[in-house]
Amino acid sequence: MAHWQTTRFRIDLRRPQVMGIVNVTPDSFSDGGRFASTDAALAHCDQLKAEGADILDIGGESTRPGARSPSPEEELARVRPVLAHATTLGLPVSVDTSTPLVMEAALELGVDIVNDVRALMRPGAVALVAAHASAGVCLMHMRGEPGTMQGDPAYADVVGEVGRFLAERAAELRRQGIAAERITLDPGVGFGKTVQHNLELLQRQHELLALGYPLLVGWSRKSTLGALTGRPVAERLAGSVAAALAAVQRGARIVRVHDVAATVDALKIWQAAGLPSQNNEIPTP
Ligand code: HH2
Repeated sequence: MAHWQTTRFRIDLRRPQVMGIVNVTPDSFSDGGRFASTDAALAHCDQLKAEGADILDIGGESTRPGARSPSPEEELARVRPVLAHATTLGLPVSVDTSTPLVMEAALELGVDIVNDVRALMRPGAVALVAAHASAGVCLMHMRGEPGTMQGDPAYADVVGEVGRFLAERAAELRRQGIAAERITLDPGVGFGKTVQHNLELLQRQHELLALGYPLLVGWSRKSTLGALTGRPVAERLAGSVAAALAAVQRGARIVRVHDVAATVDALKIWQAAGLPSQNNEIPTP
């Protein structure tokens, strides 16, 4: 499957796609508060488009470890004006939410993709997306909830367990009538995982590709990069770009990043060098 079907766009995945992050939150782990005002968030959408983002991902809930969830109404008030603006920019727009109220409003605004770190597990979420003719969806794996997920995550086989979870969620969506070409999967770097777990998910990423869906991954500025480099969150640009390239080299089709310009440049060089990604052909599930 070399494309991702979304509301308005059939996204060509033969070239790796850069998803730029717009956090309309006071408390995100790396940029909390910077784009919390509507004006700052609108300007950030324009900026990321100018930097070459292929997709904009807009969220109103921080899912950093220990974060407090806003009410559905509060979350919607944060993202609604930003989504409305982003959908005028001529590129696919994704809403980063687990909240059915927010999903519904976003789809009514014409948003293209629902990106859910809780894999559409909340009551009514699958039905909402299934009722839409073509919205795309990203299903992410998370162990536990943001408040507690980094307690002491343990897996017998992290890649096997993440893969089984994602396969089951994708199968459930398909049973509810959502076409395979609308679905991407994400191992959820840093969501209830240790440094070793995250690295194993990258090293054995081909096992997740074998599920037959395109992979989206988000390494940007995450604490595993800090653990490997000794750098605080503001100094993880090089680590983030390297991780994005490694993920693409191992077959990921979409990278979710804060630093769009640097990632776009790095991917241009990677492509010019003719480095084929592993598993160029994604099998049809
Ligand atoms: N990571 C974050 C949020 N949403 N969605 C997907 N599909 N994959 C991810 O890895 C992912 C995600 C966390 O990063 P960020 O948005 O920068 O932080 P916060 O949750 O604190 O707003």
